[in-house]
Amino acid sequence: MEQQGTFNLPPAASTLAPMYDQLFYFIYWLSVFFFVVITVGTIVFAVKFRKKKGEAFRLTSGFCHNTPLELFWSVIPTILMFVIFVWGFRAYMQFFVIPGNAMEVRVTAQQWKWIFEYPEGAKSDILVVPDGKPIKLLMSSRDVLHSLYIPDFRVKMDVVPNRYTSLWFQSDHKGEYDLYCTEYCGQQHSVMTTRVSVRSDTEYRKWIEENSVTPTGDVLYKRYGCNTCHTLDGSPGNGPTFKNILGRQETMSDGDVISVDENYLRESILEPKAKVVQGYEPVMPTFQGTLSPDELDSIINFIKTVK
Ligand code: HEC
Ligand SMILES: [Cu+2]
Repeated sequence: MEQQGTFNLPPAASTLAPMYDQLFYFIYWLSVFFFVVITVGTIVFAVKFRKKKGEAFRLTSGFCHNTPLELFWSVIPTILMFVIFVWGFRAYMQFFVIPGNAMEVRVTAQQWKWIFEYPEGAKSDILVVPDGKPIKLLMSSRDVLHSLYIPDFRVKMDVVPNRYTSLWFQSDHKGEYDLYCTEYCGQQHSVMTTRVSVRSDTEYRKWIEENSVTPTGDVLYKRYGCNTCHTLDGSPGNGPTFKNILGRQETMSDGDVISVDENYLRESILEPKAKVVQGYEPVMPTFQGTLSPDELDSIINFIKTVK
């Protein structure tokens, strides 16, 4: 079912969204109300008590205290603050406490790509989930600080190297939603976007089955974000192009010249900093532990055939 957004907010497509949205609009209309009261009050008083033409200067009577008035403007805002606090805290706890029966998807963030790994072992670069089920994302980063953000679900969490962070959501609305990296993470940060696809349970199972076989190298080249740094057509990038790479004579940063073979390719992918190509920054993340042995074979086979 298509969800409708409002002027201020995108569609509310998760079970967490309504509570946040109600609180948002409560604060919004409260602010509008006080904006009007204060602005109108200021204008009315400025006009009413201005010094009129020909009128002599006079002092107003000097009152300094009005207990009921002071109680009124202290107690009412305090109550409003408490309402916002309790409301916000309850919404936060709803987000913070992950349901025990949630399905866990592992998320790996790296410059400049998201990789999702499902309980069944399949991997993908878009997030596919069944509808009507709580989903837990267990996330970590391979390099720098990233942040996962799904506006339509109202969820967002930093993704940090060397530790896990998590968040959860449940969507009862089948459809496609945007997923962003919302923490500036380097040159190609703006392309670190993908989709969340919410499908029925049967469609989800079917998709998992189709994705459980090791894809071909050209698919992996995109899935693992090699394409954000390495081109296939010889044009320059953050890293050397893969065009005609097999047998190429390459000068390393320490002056050594090597000839590219399969073992060098393997080492470059698993230990990128072992030999750094001259003229390039050592920015490539390691894919040790990210690529399964089958995927590594498949990607090396692909790279060496790029002509
Ligand atoms: C963030 C950018 C980035 C990403 C993503 C990236 N690389 Fe690299 N890669 C580099 C840079 C920069 C170099 C050159 C410096 C070095 O040797 O470490 C390099 C070097 C290489 C080399 C050696 C190339 C040569 O000409 O000697 C290979 C092979 C390689 N990368 C494969 C891959 C594969 C496969 C992937 C995806 C699984 C990948 N890279 C992802 C930046 C990246
Ligand atoms: Cu990022």
